[in-house]
Amino acid sequence: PPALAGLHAALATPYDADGAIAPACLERLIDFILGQGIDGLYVGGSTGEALLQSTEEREQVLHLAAEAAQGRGVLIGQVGSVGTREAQRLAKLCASAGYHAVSAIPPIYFQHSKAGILSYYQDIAEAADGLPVIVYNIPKLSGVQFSLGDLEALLAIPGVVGMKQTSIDMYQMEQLHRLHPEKLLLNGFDEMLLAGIASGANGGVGSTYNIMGARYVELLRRFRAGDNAGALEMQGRCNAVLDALVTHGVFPSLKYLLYRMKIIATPVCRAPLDRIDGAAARALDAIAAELSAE
Ligand code: NAY
Repeated sequence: PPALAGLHAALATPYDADGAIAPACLERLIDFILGQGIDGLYVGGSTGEALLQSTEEREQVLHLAAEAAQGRGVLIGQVGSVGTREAQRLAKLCASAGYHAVSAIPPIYFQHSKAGILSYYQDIAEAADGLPVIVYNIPKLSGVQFSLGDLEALLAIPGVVGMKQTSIDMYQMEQLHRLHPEKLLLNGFDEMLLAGIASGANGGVGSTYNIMGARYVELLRRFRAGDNAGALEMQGRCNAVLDALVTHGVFPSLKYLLYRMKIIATPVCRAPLDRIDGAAARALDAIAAELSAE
C-alpha cells in the first residue's frame, strides 16, 4: 500500500468535436498533470466519465493512459460497473496493461445484498490477477451506504489493500486509519484533502488535481513539514477555485478550464452532463487565466 500512497489525479477524458476520445489531448493532459508533481493517475473514474462510455471506450482510455504515461507515475484503473462482468473484463485489461492497482465503485442501480457486493469485489480481485484492489466508497453518487463494519468486511477480502474514501465523514476516516493502519486510505473530496490527511489518509484522488496539481503537492509538502497553517492556506487557495466548480458543475467546469488553459481541444462532456456558457463561462475564464499564470 505505501507505494500507492500520494496524490493521484482522477483523469478527465478529452473528446474531439465529434465526441470521440481524443488521444493527443489525453497525452497532453497527462504530461501537464505529471509535470505538476502529481504522483499518479486514477483512470476511468467519475471525472473520466467512465459510466457515460461504452466498455470498448473504457478499454481504449485505459490503454491510451498507460501508453501516454510511459512508465511515469502510479496507474490505478477504475473498473467498477453496474455488473461484475464488465468490471472483471476491465480488471483483466489493467493487469495486462501495466497498471499498479485497480479500484471499483460498488455495483450501482440495483440494490444488492451485502453478500452480493462482497462477491462482486471478490470476483474483481480474482480477475485483477494479483493487482491490489482499492474499494471506491462514494455514497453520494453510488447510492450505496457502507457502515464501518461493511467497509471492514470489504477490507478483509484477499487482495483489497485499501479504500478511496469520497465521504465527508472524517470520523469514519479516522476509524479506518486507527483500526486498519496497514491499509491504504485515499481522500476523495478535494475540498477536504487537509482534513483527510490529518485524519489518517495516505494521500488523495482528485478531479481538480487535473487543473491545479501543484497546489495540492504544496499543501501535502507543508502538512508533512508540520506547517499546518501553511497547508490550510493552500487548501483555501484550492477551495476558492472549487467554490466556482461546485457552483457551475464540477465536471463540465473542469473540462471548460482545461480547454481555456489550452490543454484540451474541446470543453465538452458527455450528455447529459451540462455545457458551460454565459455567466458561468465568464467566472471560469478568470480562473483559467489565474491558473495559466502559475
Ligand atoms: C473520480 O473517480 O473521478 C474521483 O474520485 C474524483 C474525486 C471527486 N469526486 C467526485 C464525486 O467528483 O475530486 C472529487 C470532487 O470532484 C471534488 O472534490 C469536488 O467536489
